[in-house]
Amino acid sequence: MGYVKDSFKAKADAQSKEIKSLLEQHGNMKLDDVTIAQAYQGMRGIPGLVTETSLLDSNEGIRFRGFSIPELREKLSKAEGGNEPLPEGLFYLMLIGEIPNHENVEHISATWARRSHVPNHVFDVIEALPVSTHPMTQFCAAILALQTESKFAKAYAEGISKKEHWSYVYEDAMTLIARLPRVAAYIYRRKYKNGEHIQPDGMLDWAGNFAHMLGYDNEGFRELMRLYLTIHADHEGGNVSAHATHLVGSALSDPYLSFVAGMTGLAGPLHGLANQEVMGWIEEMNTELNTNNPSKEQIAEYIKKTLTEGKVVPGYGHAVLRKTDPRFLAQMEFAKRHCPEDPMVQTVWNVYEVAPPILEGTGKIKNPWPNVDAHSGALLNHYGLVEKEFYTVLFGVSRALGVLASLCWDRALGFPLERPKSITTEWVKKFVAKGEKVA
Ligand code: CMX
Repeated sequence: MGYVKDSFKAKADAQSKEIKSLLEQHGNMKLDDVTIAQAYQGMRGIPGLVTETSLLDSNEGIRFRGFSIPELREKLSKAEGGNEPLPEGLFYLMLIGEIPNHENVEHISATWARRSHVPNHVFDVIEALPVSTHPMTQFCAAILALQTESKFAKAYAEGISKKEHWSYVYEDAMTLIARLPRVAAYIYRRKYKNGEHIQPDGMLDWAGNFAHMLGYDNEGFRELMRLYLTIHADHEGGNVSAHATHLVGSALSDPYLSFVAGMTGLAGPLHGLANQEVMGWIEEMNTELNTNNPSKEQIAEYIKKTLTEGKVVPGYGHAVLRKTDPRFLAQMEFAKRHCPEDPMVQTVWNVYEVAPPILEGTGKIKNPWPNVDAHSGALLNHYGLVEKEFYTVLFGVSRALGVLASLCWDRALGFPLERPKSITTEWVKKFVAKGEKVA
C-alpha cells in the first residue's frame, strides 16, 4: 500500500471506532423533525446524510475539513511560481483530513500521472458518438467505458470480504481521477479542434497538464485551472452530484458507475450546467442589445424580462447558501488580478450589482446572490475557451475529487445501502386527518 492509502486507513479506522461509540451512546438522539413541506419540496434542510469531506454554512459558504476557500488559497501547496492551490492538495485534505505538505502533494501528483493512461476502447466509445453530441454526454459515456478497468467490480465478483471494499474503491478512485483530464481533453479537442489531440506532459501537475492537453499552454490559464479544479471539487453531500454518487455507491456499484450517476446529475441546468447557461444568457442579452458591454440599466431590464418569461436567471440562487458564494468571490478576485478589463468579466460584475435587489424583490427567491457558476464562464472565455457547452465537463473533472474522496470514506466506514422512506399523498392526507404532529 502507498503511504497515503495507509494514512487514510488509519484515519478511517479511528473514525469508525468513534462513530460506533457515538451510535451506541447517542444513536437515538433526534437530529431534527421532518415537515410535510420538506418531504414535498426537495428535502431541504433535513440532516439525513453524513459526508466527511466538507460542510456548507448557508452564510459563510463551504469549508473543506474546516478550511474556507481563502484559507485554502493561502495554505495549500502551489505550483512553482504560482499563486493558486494545487487540487492534489485539496484531495489529500478531503481524504486524510490534514493540510498536506509539499511531499504529500507531489506524491498524489505522481500517482495520478502514473495512472493516467486511458485505454484505447474509451476513445473508440467517444468516437462512436456523433461529434455534435453534448460534451457532458460524451463524458458520461467515456466514464462508463472506463468502468471495464474497475478493480472493485472485479474483486467483488471474485468474492471479497466487506472489510476490503474500501481498498478497491480507493484504487478505482485514484485511477479514475488520474484519467479524467485526458478523457475530457480528448472530448474537447475532438469536438472543437478538428480532433487534433495533444499528448500529456508528465512533468506538469494534474491541472497544469489538463490545461496543456486542452491546448492552453499559458501560465494564466494553468493558474485558472488550478483554482477552478480546487473550488468546484466539493459542496458537502446533499447536492445532486455528490448525493447521486453516494446513493449509487451505497448499492456497492463501483466508483465508475457511482461517479457517472453524479455526472448525469451535474449535467442538469439547475446544477452544473448553469455555467453554460450563464454564458448563453449573457450572449443572448448582448445579441439582443447589439453590444458587448450592456449598461446596468439594460441588464436590469433583461433580468426582469427573463423573470417575466418564467425562466431562471442562471448563476443566481442556491438551495442552501444565503450569501454570495465564496467560490464566486474567489473567481472575482482572480479576475481582478488577471483580467479586470475584459468586457465579459465586467458584465458579470455588473450583473452582480444589479441582479440581487431585483431577485429579492420577487419575494420568493430565497437567495438572490450569485453562485459559483455566475463567474466561471467569463474567466474561461477570457483565455479563449469560448465553447460554453464544454464548461460543465470542467466542473465534472473537479467534482470527481470530492465525491470520490467521499466514496472512499463511505466504504471505509461501512455505510449501508441508502434507502429513505417515501410516502404517498394519500398517506399524508390520512396522517393530517388523524391530527398527528404537523409543523
Ligand atoms: N431565477 C429565477 N427564479 C429563481 C431563481 C433564479 N436564479 N432562483 C430561485 N428561483 C425561484 C425558484 O425557481 C422557485 O420558484 P417557484 O416557487 O415558482 O418554483 C422560487 O424561486 C424559490 O426557490 P428557492 O427556494 O429560492 O431555490 P431552490 O432551492 O428551489 O433552487 C436553485 C435552487 C439553484 C435550483 C435556483 O436558485 C435556481 O434555479 N438558480 C438558477 C440555476 C443555477 O444557477 N443553478 C446552479 C446552482 C449551483 C450549482 O449547483 O452549480
